[in-house]
Formats: sequence, structure tokens, C-alpha cells
Amino acid sequence: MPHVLVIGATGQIGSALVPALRERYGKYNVVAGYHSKKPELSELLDGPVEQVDVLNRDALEKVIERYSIDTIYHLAAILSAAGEKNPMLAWRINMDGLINVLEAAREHGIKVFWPSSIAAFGPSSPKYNTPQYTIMDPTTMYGITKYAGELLGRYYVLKYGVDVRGVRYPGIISSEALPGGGTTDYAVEIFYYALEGKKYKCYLRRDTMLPMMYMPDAVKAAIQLMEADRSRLKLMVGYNVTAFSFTPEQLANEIRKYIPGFEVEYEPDFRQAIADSWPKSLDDSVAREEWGWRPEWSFEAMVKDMLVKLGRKLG
Ligand code: AKB
Repeated sequence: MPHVLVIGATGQIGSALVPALRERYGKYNVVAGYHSKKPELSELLDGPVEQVDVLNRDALEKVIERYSIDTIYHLAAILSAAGEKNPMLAWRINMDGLINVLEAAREHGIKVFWPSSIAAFGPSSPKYNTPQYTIMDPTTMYGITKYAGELLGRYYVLKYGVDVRGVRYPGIISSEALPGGGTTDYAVEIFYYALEGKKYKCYLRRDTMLPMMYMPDAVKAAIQLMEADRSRLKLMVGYNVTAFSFTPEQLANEIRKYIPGFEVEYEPDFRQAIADSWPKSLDDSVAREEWGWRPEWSFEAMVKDMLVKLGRKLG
């Protein structure tokens, strides 16, 4: 069994990934590493929990040694919208944090999962069916750190033989922890308003199409890539993965099938320019070929499941 550390365990992806990894590898083999947000979800407290600041290399080493960690899922990051408010912090957490993890991985022979994002693309990248290999000119600090991180990850693979793997996630929709500081967060927030019978003010234009994925597929992608036979992987870091694309208006209309009369108002803010610089749909054929990636959840099934799960949560 691998001995896993998840850095960013209380974040949107971490809080779903930790329980999935514990189910698979045993709860004592998966350490939930949090930074400022203390774990509240019972699933995270159901096994080892440690405070891990990615900027503190010594503290990271201590956790690695204490639990004989051989696998790290490094998810801690400042996302796109938050990064535009504090670009220096985004650079520090996203780049210094990543290189600390990669250096620790190099020294201890640790396998690393590190997610990139559709934010690594930019205004000159093709918008539809964006290929794996194409023009990359990100215009947000988050996107710049994601693109630089992909290059850095591959550098550690080529130069030091470190086993670094990762996908480029689209927007992720989840019913567990809320996302924070992203441009695609509307696609989660909107469900809370709909279920509480409130009008939602969307910060993106109604026709802003973005690639998205439901959390169970995001978790599956991470675990499947990490368990793939290394000899099959050529790219290693930054695989395009996607499930479906939709606009805020299409999402609102799908929700209205269950909650008729749900109202949405569109008032674009600074996040519109970020969304406009990103792909509208992705070509994920390289991930499909190299490690058998295939999403399970459709847009319609995701909306129905979100309403059921959140409906239960909100009582
Ligand atoms: C964000 O919106 O910043 C993230 C992402 C697409 O990487 N969800």
C-alpha cells in the first residue's frame, strides 16, 4: 500500500480525494495535510491529520519522515480569481510550494500528483476542442504558475527521474467542500441559491462556455493516472481532461427542470475576462490513449446528483 500525503486536504478537491484514497489504501495510510483551514468534515478526521505549510520545507520533511510518505498529492494553490487579487501570494504559494514538494520528492524518491488547469491556456490558444499541444499564453498569475509548474514538473521527470504526474483540470463541480477563489466557482454556488429559493447573481455572462467536470470524475482521474503503468506515460504532467462544457444559462435551464422559476441575473465582473481567456472545450485524447481516461458523469446526471446531494445537506 502506498503511504500518501494529501497537501491541501481541506480544499475542494482534497476533501473528496482523501476519503476516496482512504477507502482504497486504508485510512492510516493517507495523511490529510491542511494549512489554515482546520478539517471539519468527519471523513478527514477519520485518519491521520497534520498541519502542512508548503512554504515550510522543514515541517514538510518532518511529516514525510514521520509517516514514511512515498506518494504526495499536492493540491494546495491560490486559484485564478484570488490570484488576480494577490498575484505575489499566488506566485509564492503556487511556485515556491511546488518546488518545495518537488525537491522533497527528489530527495525521498516520492511520487507526486500535481494538477494543472485550463488556466494554463490563454487568449491565443484555440477555443474549441483545445489540443494537448498548442499555443500557451496564460494571462492570469494562476495560469502562469500552472504553465510554469507543468514545465517544472517535467524538468524533474527528465533531469532527476522523479515520478511526477498530473492533469489539466477544467472547472470542478462538487457537493462536498465549496471551491474558493476560482473563476468557475459559480457552477457550484448557483446550486445553493437554487435550493434555497434565492435569485442568483452570476458574475459571468450567460453565454460563457467553459469545460467542466463532476468531482467523482476528478477524483477518478487523479487516482487512475497515479496508478497507471509508468511505461505507458509519455507526457506525465498536464494531461487535458474534461467531461462536458456548458454556459451559465444552460446550467440554469437544467436546474429549472427540477426547480421551475429559479431566477438568475447576469452581472459580469473581472472574472469575465479570465473566463474569456480560457478554452470552451478540450481535446483529452492524449489522456484517453496513454492511461485510459474516460469520464463517467454527463452534464444532466451531474445536475440531478448535485441537487439530490446538496438538497440532503441543506435539509
Ligand atoms: C479556477 O476557476 O481558477 C479553477 C480552475 C479552472 O483551475 N477552478
